[in-house]
Amino acid sequence: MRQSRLFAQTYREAPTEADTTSHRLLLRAGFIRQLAAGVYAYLPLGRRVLRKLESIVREEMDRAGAQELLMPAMQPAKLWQESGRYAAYGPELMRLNDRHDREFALGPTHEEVVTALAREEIYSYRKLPAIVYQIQTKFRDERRPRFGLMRGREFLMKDAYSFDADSEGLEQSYRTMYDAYGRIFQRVGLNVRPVEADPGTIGGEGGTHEFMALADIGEDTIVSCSHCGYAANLEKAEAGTLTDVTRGNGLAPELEKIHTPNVRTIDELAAFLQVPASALLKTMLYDADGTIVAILLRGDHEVNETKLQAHLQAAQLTLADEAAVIRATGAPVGFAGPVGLNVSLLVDRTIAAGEEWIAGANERDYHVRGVKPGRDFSVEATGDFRNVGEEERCARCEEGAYLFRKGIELGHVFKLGTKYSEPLGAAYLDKEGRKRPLMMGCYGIGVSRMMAAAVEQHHDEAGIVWPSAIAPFCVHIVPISIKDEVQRTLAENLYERFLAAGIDALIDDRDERAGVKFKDSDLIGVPVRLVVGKQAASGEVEMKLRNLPDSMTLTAEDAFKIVCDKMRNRESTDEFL
Ligand code: 9G3
Repeated sequence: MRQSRLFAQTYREAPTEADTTSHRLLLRAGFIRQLAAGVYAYLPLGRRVLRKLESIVREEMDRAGAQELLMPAMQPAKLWQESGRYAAYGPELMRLNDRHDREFALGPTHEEVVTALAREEIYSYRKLPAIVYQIQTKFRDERRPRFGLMRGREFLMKDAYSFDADSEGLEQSYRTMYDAYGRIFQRVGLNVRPVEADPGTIGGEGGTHEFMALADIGEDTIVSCSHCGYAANLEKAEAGTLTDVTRGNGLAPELEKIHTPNVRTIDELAAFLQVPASALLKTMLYDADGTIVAILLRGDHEVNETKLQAHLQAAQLTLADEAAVIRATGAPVGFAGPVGLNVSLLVDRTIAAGEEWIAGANERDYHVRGVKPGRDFSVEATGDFRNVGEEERCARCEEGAYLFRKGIELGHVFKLGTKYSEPLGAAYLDKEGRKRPLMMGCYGIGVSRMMAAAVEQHHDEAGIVWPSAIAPFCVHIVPISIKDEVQRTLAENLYERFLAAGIDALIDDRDERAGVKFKDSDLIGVPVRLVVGKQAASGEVEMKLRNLPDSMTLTAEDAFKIVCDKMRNRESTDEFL
């Protein structure tokens, strides 16, 4: 491609709305342009990266035996009514009516559509297992789109769906997809960790993993053990039973009411009683689908609402409002406690393991000390309801310590079971001729999000440093002076030969100063730059690798050979030297 004709401008500064490195660089370098909040156009440079990402995903899906199809973005609302999800999703689901006033949704995902297709196409166990996938535009009307392609309202996703006869088959399909994901991220050149995750409302037979690109800007927190390799999204990371803090001092064997006038928060109570927050029992009231429940946590712990919602299988979970707290406890917010509280109690395992606690007395301006789990309140529903803390001991191996890192969710794989095949009637006849619901899995990768993650993981102060496998071009030919006949001829000759050899080449044939050309070249981030300057007279060029500081002079012939040889094998430029 000729830079003099490139359908893009580069900018020295990013617009103010750019809120992260990848967003700023992709805008400045002319890869994407925003049309509306969370809605982007891919200019030629961006489209070339997207196409390379797609082809790596496609190759690995095909290698895994998945069959590519393409489903519509316009989905009949009827299917979402059959699955019961039409009402479950609110403004995030983009809806529209056609000219006959029939209702449609713009697809945020395709479980309903693909299950309706399977209902028609799969009828015998002989057709199983089947995995189908598409690379297609999704629509989700995010309340706060941000970070450029990271959280858009229209984005490119690869979504795959597996169909099996039974759970064993599903396990196998899941493993096949899981392994294919590892190959995809490795080939793209992304540092990605699989972590155990929470299935959320998509539901399914338990067991789901997220593939997280490590990056400070990541919206997810990954918890990993320094010793046993356990890794999970913080939403799900297992919290151990902590008995590290001695429980009280045994001086209050019996329940003892204490007057705590207007002392409501944990910090106020800890200060008032001169005890650490870890000696306090925090009682939080939640409204789970209309039922009030109380969650009991140690004062210095944080509730994990994802764990709570998963345990309760609640569709809606919100903190109870002041009126509900007064109705349930007989006291205003800040004095709730488990003793004599007649709502179901969810007891965090660290509380159940404690001997005596200080808690609210369910009476304005009073708390109680000497509260004993099991004696003063039921510990029936004891579980893991809190966020783990950094440096905490791993709950799995009890040896290592938890390490927290930020991650960008690039992939998410789920075991769905019969959650969609049952309500939509997608079944098959087994060997004995019995009708059985298809066992499903679903597997997503954010293809456009991968582009942003690649920039977050691969950039420096001068611009983007594309991994070779997804760079918009393999080589950037930069003649210093396009007016100099010798330089121009040698540069054009190299350009033509690369094109003829099937190597993506970008040539900066603009009549610009060298400084501008080098700044733009560093910004766009093509892995190999061949500078055609004064040494052109002796048939030599300067090779500069984008990810290394120094450059070397060699004959145009050698440069041509090296680039063709390395780039054809898609080797990263690290092996160049
Ligand atoms: C909706 C809306 C947003 C959504 C969903 C449905 C996320 C929804 C979860 C999934 C699960 C998997 C197949 C590919 C991998 C992910 N956001 N999810 O179901 F109506 Cl508005 O999409 N689907």
